[in-house]
Parts: sequence; structure tokens; C-alpha cells
Amino acid sequence: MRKLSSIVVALAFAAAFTAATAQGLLQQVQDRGHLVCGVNNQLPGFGVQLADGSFEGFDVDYCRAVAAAVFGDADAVEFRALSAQERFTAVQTGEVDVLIRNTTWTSSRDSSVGLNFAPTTFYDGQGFMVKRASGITSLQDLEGSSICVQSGTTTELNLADVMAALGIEYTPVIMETADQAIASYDANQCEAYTTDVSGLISRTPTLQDPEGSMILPQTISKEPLGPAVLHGDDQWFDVVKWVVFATFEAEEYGITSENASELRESSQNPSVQRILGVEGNLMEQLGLEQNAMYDVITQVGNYGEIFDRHLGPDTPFDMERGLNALYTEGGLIYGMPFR
Ligand SMILES: N[C@@H](CCC(=O)N[C@@H](CS)C(=O)NCC(=O)O)C(=O)O
Repeated sequence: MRKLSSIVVALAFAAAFTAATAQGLLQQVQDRGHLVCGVNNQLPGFGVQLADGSFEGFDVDYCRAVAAAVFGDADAVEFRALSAQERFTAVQTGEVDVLIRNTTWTSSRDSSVGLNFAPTTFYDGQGFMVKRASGITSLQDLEGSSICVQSGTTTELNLADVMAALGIEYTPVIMETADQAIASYDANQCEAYTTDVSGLISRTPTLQDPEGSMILPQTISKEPLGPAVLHGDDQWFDVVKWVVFATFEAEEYGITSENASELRESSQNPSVQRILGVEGNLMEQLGLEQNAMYDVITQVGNYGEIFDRHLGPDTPFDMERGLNALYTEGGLIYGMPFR
């Protein structure tokens, strides 16, 4: 009797599992023929819409990487520009398959908002921008000032917490979009503008006088930014997660968009062979074609290539890798093994 009931339970579980995977998001995305990816369109370097309607940036390239893994075509993406306030509803309602929009991984977003975060692609922190002429050089100097901040962000919450803890009195000037917040700062309606340091660096070139502003040396928070999907679909979560790891692993093993084809033929390194789909059936286990990560690397690149393309020395931002260096170089970028 006991044995029979456990068989029944096992069969029911198997049926439920099969049904769940049959209707899973991976299958739905594949049937649709393109990925729908939620991005920023106001953050140069990370996500911005060009005059011809196309999108580009570091986060945008991660959308393209997921499309390359799923379709073998990095261009099979429909981008949805989302504001900070809109972004979570877009995931919850299924309007987007994945959100890749400088979104900080926090416990409430992981639990009550109902997201699952893929590995962090950019380790950031919240900073402050001020006018050099103001003479403000530290957080303490912000006493009595007004600070422009965008609503619906971790930024707004951190600012209140940290200033209260430091006993610094200030007036928050709360704006709905980054454009409004930065424009108010530029027009001297507030003494400081606060957001993720990536956002400060990204926006500096758009100021009337970029040289006239500076970023204070202190950061007041941890802002681990990365892709997020909806709770409840492990297979889809795995796909997004392992696309990110593939970009990390590729950089670690020296696989680039340039040499991936050659390495696929010649590399004797089993780790490289597994990532490129020469060895084993790991990609099949993820529900993808065997050359899924090969397509990601050849069409979009490894982590370092993506970083350099949008944020590195040849861009207006010239960002240091810092915490975003590989763990082998003293950073936090650490890909889990393909095995
Ligand atoms: N990482 C923070 C902040 C994200 C955020 O929305 N930052 C602003 C400034 S960097 C932004 O991207 N604004 C553009 C917009 O809302 O369109 C979060 O996840 O809450």
C-alpha cells in the first residue's frame, strides 16, 4: 500500500513536472521566436535607445546574450524600455521574459516582489555628485543641502537610512525619472545628485559642464546589479543564470568572440570544450542547443569584452574593473563550473 502510494505520488510529480516544463517560459519564448527583455533607455553605457530605435549598452548585451543562447541569434530580442517604477510589474505580469535594467538584488525584491536574480553582472554602490564650486567634498558637507534622487529605487531608501544614521539633515528632491533628477541637479535646483556610481559616471558627459562636477569619494551602499526573472520557473532561471556564468567562464578561460571558433576545433582543455559544447551534453540539459554558449561568446563576447565595449577605456566612461574584475584578478566575477 505504502509502495503504491509512493508510486502514485512519484507519477503525479513527474506529470506535474512534465506539464510545468512543457509550458515553461523557455518553451514559450522559443515558440514566440524572440525574447522580450526589459531594459533602461536612460542610462548610457548600460541601456540607451539610439535615434534609429535600436538599443545598446552593457545590460542590453546581456539581453542579446540570452537570445543568442536560446535562438543562436543575438538579434532575436524585443526591448521594452522600463522606468524604475514600471520594471517589477513588467516581470510580474509576464510583459517581459527577463529584466536587465541596473536592478539591485535585495531580499524584498527576491521574496515579496517575486524575482529570482541571476548572478550579479555589475557590483556597484551608491554615490553622490556635486558641483566642484560648491566646496562640498564629503558626506558631512551635505548638511542642510537639498539632494536630487529618483523614486522607486534603492537609492531613495539608502539615502534616508544613511543620512539619518549619520545625523545629516537634508531635503530630498524626489523625481520620477533619472532625466528629471539629473536635469534638476544640472539647473542647480539641488546641491547634489545621488544614484548608483555607474549612473553618476554614465550621466556625467550629459551635464552642461561635466568638468564642473565631481563624484564624492564615499559610497553609502552595496548595489549588486544583475538580470532578474519571475519566481517559479527554474528551467528559465537556469538558462539566464548559466548564460551569465558562460560570459564569466569564457573570460577566465581566455575564450573570446575572436578565438572561440578556433578554440572549438583545437582546445584540449576540457573546461573550454564543455563551455563551447564540444564535450558532453550540458547545454541539452539546460534545454538549449549544444552550441548555445558558443553562440553567446561569438555573437556577444565574454564578460571582459562586454564590459570594455560599453564601459571600458575606449568609451567616454573609462570605468575601472574594480570589484568587477575576475576573482583571479582580485575582483568578484566568479563563474560556476560547467560540468
Ligand atoms: N540600482 C537601483 C537604482 C536603479 C535606477 O533606476 N537608477 C536610475 C539612475 S542610475 C535609473 O536607471 N534611472 C533611469 C530611469 O528610471 O529611466 C535600483 O535597482 O533601485
